[in-house]
Amino acid sequence: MSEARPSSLTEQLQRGYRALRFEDGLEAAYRRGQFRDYLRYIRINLGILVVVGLTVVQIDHVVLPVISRIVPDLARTGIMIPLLIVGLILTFVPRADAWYPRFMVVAMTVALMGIAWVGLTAWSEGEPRLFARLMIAAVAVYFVLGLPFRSALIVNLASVVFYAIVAFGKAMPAAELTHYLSMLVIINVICIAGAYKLEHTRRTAWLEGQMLAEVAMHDGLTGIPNRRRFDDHLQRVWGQSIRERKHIALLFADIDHFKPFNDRYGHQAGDEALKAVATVLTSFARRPLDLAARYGGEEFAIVLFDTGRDDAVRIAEDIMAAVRDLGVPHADSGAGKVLTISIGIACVVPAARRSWEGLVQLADQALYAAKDAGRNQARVQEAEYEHMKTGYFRRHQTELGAPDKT
Ligand code: GH3
Ligand code: MG
Ligand code: MG
Repeated sequence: MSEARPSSLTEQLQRGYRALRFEDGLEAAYRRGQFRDYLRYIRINLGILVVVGLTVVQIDHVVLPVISRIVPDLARTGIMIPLLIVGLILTFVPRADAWYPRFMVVAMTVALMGIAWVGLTAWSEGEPRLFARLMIAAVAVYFVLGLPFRSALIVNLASVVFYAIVAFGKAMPAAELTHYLSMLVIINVICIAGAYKLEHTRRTAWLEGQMLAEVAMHDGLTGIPNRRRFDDHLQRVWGQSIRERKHIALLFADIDHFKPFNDRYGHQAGDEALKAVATVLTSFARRPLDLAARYGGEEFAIVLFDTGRDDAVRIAEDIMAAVRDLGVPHADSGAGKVLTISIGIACVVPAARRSWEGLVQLADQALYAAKDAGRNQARVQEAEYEHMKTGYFRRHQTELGAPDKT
């Protein structure tokens, strides 16, 4: 499954992330998600920076003749601006979420060093005003390029060290060097405070969003996937079965005589029984594309990808035996002395003209047949009916007229 486990999300929230790093699996998911979310913003910003960069070069030609010469011009229009353009192009390649930040760390380190170098060259020729550009670039690296905080920090620290070394090399007087370096340090401290808080807040929002999505997809009582998640999953697996021409088996399981069970043993015992049955069913959905879900009240559904009729029947028999083996006493069951389930099985190789809802109807019909035949058994439906009547689940749900509790 692609989504994060709720337990790892909770653990991460409790453990905290002061170093702005989640545990490995979450970190990768977070970065991918953030990159996707901020992609438009990043592209627009890069576009703006390219235009601003070109404009500044033109303005410099008028107001700053000292750097309107071949080498600084080449450094800017030939290296720094192209780096931004390559960054922009990289946002369009496959796996951009991995390539873009890596490239930009290197590119921005080069760019900031270039800006520092151009500024110091101008300074040595009596033009100190360019220093401000390094401060502006620092802010851009922290806030507008979509770089993780840690990467932005590394880029800026490297540029500060580079500035100090080059300034020292150009024999900048100690008082002036102290002044410029302190400005750089101050702007970095301010940006670090802001960017750190921003990323920490984003991480919190992301974790909470993931948890909310998890809660929305799981059943509160049993903790297994709910009807919404089941529908999503079946749709996805249906598409995959069509592409790969694989069988897909759908099992609908319904507890037999559960109403009398509740009446005799109480609702809490009923809840416990539901949890136990959910655990059994989940243990039969072992492969990545299999899924066991609570479909409604005491009804469960299991999708088995790439499973033919015979295997589906065998698995259904095993599931029914496993539920009986729970040994939950049920004195008022007409189907045995312990809690039992009936299973409707539908098994098809999906075709584009068929719908996954049709498969659900088939399983529903099969369950109806299993109930009709006396319960505590499984029935299979293989052919799709032209005009299928609603089956067991549907009849009950429309009769009850209420949405599922899950
Ligand atoms: P059948 O063999 O035909 O399926 O009979 P049944 O009694 O199981 O079917 P019916 O649909 O009449 O009853 C379903 C019962 O499931 C009624 C309802 O109280 C119970 N139920 C549904 N959801 C829950 C739940 O979350 N907890 C408990 N304890 N009971 C539930
Ligand atoms: Mg029932
Ligand atoms: Mg039912």
